[in-house]
Amino acid sequence: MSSIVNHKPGERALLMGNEAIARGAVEAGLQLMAAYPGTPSSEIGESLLAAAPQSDFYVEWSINEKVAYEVAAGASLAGARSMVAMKNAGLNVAMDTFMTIPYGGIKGGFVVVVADDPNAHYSSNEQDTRFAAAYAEIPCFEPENQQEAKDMAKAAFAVSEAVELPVFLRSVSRISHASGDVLFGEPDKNRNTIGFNKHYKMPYRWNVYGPPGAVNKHQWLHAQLPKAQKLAEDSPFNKLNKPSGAKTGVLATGLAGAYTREALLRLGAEDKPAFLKLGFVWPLPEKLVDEFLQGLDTVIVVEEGDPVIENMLRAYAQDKFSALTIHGKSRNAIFNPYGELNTDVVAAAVAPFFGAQPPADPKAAEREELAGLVIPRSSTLCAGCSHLGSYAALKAALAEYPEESVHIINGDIGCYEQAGYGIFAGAFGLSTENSKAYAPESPYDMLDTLYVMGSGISMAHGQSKLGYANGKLLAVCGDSTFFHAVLPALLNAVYNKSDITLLVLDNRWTCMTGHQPNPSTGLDAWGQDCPRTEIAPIVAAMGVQSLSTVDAYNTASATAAIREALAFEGPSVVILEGECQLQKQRRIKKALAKTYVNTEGCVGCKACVQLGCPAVKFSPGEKKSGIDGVLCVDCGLCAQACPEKAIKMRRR
Ligand SMILES: Cc1ncc(C[n+]2csc(CCOP(=O)(O)OP(=O)(O)O)c2C)c(N)n1
Repeated sequence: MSSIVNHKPGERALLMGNEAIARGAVEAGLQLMAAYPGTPSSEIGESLLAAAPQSDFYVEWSINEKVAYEVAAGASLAGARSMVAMKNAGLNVAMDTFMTIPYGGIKGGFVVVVADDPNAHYSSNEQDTRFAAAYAEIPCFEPENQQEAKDMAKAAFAVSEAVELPVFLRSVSRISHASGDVLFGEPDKNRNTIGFNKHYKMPYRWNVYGPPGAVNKHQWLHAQLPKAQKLAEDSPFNKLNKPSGAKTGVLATGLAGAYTREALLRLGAEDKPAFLKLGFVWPLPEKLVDEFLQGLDTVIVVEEGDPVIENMLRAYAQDKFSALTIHGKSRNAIFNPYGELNTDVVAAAVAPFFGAQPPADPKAAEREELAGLVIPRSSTLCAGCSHLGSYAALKAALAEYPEESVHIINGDIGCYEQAGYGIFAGAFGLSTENSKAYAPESPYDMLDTLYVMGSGISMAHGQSKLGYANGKLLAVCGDSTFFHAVLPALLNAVYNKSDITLLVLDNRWTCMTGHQPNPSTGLDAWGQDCPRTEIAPIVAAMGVQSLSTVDAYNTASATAAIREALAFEGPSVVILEGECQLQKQRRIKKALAKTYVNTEGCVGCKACVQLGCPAVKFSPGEKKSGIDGVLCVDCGLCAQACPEKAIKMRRR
């Protein structure tokens, strides 16, 4: 990742949207940044961390998004220019504080970056968080490209200080993760003075309950909004181009602006419609919108996500422009209110309005050729991943129960969630039976429920309160997830006398989002040693009576520990330890693996294949297993899975 502080003002560089946002914050004189990793937002924190040693700002990975939000908000109340970044779902975690801080506003510029994920490339939903900006009544920016991502991040600090409110910067995956040409600006060398004044411009300014109370503070917030709207009216990120006589208008926001401009070019219609591109999208710049709507009979709204701006436009237009026909994603829909846009989709949808045929895709032949080369496949756990050992042990422990048992394994979010993807599962019979057992074929077929961080354990607890008698009730979580959201859920289960088993799959890192450290790692965000937080004493302190810590790579002892936990009446916890192999191998791997299959001993039973490790191969012709020496990490799990003891380790 290129360091965002190595370039001089006036230089250009190819930057990922997330790097561009980070650079914008640096140019604005950032003093503190806090984040919890989440794709597609994580590189904002990563690039600020990479730049931090040469800079004077503080950056941290917080325990979760609510904490990160509060860290940054607290710093802002003491005057610092602060930023918090998270993925779409992260905002749901931070929501309580997010909704309340605007009541007294902020002091130092405070920018809230949320990276949405239309098409759910990396997320469990496609939520459009621009709704949340309007819900919290704070200004909202939406960049069209990487240059705007940088410029808006910088401008957002200025707007925040001008209206004394947090400012929302909504990115999307294809801004955050795509790269574009960015012209660097001059970093602000001044730093806000740090200080604290309890009654700053308002009695009990930072105490939402303090006199004059929450309603008056809400009233104050409303008094700020006309100032924010004026800034939106004059913002360089909102641009109107209105050819004389145009009857059709296009309103496009953020990235959809780029798609629409290109689509109109392809259709040869670039000069035909009135074109309003909005980047400072909330509050709606009504004067500009009014100017745009004058004389139009049809408006097409193009936006990535939900019909957020479209519905605002409808609300605005209903009195003065009631004859206007508005097309978008709600009524007179020309776009789906799900999935994502691209230039082809926009061109096809708008072509009829300009008497044009949707243009042929100029890259169609290349796309087709490439599609033939790419083998469709799902993600898998890595070779030798400790989660494979944990799931092998869980499968073995559950196999000891009657076949008709319907155990419920409530999943959670992390690399281990792949145990719910069912990629190797055979044909499964759909059924309307009330309760039905489905035997897992592989580790990719084990989880029965899977939603959001921390949800699995409370779901298991809820199920345990029903006198559920068909099987065992379990939940799994990773170490980062344990600290993020499982702590209160586990305490709730203990306090309310649950009868569930929680498996904590502790691989020491927040792996799924790119190996960020967490309290289980023993390193801080800067890579410095810090005290490692042991999970077991925390669980014990909560009053869990059945608790064990085992090596995820020792299948027999891991199975025994899970067996014992399942038999225990009450909440039980098994911590399965095994460092992420990618991290470990980066430190130690020097040669090809030593593990091999003794083909004479192999009977072709595929028990090793069912472990689900990508390093274990099977030759259908020879009916023998084999080991990929490049991928294999010599973890020994497949040797334990082989009933014939045919998998061995070479001596060197
Ligand atoms: C609310 C929320 N924040 C962030 C994320 C992004 N995310 C996905 S998995 C994960 C944590 C993974 O770490 P861990 O629980 O340790 O499991 P591992 O991937 O290491 O197996 C995170 C932060 C998310 N899905 N939801």
